[in-house]
Amino acid sequence: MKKAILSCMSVVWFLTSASPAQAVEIDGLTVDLPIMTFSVLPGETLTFEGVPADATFTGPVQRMDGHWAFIPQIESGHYEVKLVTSAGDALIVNVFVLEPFNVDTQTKINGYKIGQYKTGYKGLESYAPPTGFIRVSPDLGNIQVSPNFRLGQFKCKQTYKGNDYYLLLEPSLLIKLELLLTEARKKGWVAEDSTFHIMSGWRSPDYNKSIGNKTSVSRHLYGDGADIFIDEDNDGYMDDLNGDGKIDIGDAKALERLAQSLSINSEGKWIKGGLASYRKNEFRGPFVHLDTRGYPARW
Ligand SMILES: [Ca+2]
Ligand SMILES: [Ca+2]
Repeated sequence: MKKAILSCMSVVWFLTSASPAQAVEIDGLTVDLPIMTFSVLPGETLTFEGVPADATFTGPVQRMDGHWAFIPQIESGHYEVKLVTSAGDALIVNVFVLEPFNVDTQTKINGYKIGQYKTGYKGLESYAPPTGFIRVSPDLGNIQVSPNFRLGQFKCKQTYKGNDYYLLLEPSLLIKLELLLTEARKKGWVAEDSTFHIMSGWRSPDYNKSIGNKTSVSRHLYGDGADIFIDEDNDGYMDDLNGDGKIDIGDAKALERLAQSLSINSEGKWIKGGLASYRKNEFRGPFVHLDTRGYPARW
């Protein structure tokens, strides 16, 4: 989905550590990861720029207006596009063709509850209501959307009938989470695949309201917000990151401080957005919220 906040960014990817970084921009976004995920509406294209001349694509990608473009051939669903260079570097791009959604006439999509989106919030494009959703079958929930995250981790916690569910997931969020995870590991915090726990990813407005949230413009509603904690020991709570023998706000603050340092020291890779730590309560442990709303916000 195109958003103003993404238009100023571009993607760098490098897959084998020995190979030089190769800049590729996808939909105007810069990433340095071998797996990334994008969404388009039916009929929309996704542009690839800065593609090496020796690269080959698999998937519905064609030359168009001087660059490569992904052109969907189905009404909605999942594609895998693979770009391989002669040096053997590969970039996998999942592309979801969204199931269209009309905020003026729909509060459900195929029976799955969505609720009401606020329209025209502060005139900001990043708060424009969604025009489509990713449809997720149980199998699709397991696909890697970036090196360390699976699609199903971003699922809304609401109940629903049937097998398939819906969500939004912005590539900007995945880039931010991967960058934080990389830095957390450099710091010595152990967080293997999926143990960088997404406590809450996308939320429908309906579900967000049901859990008592007063704001109707949470970034969770737009697919670029996540509540996270590191849980390598898999007990359902944040680990003792600061090593003081307690699990409390101090551990969330330690993770928040790392994120804050990246907002200053990541050579422009840290995508601007919200950042906050939360204390534990009777239902859950401490956690950190982050998002990519396009401007810094702290609370
Ligand atoms: Ca834990
Ligand atoms: Ca601690």
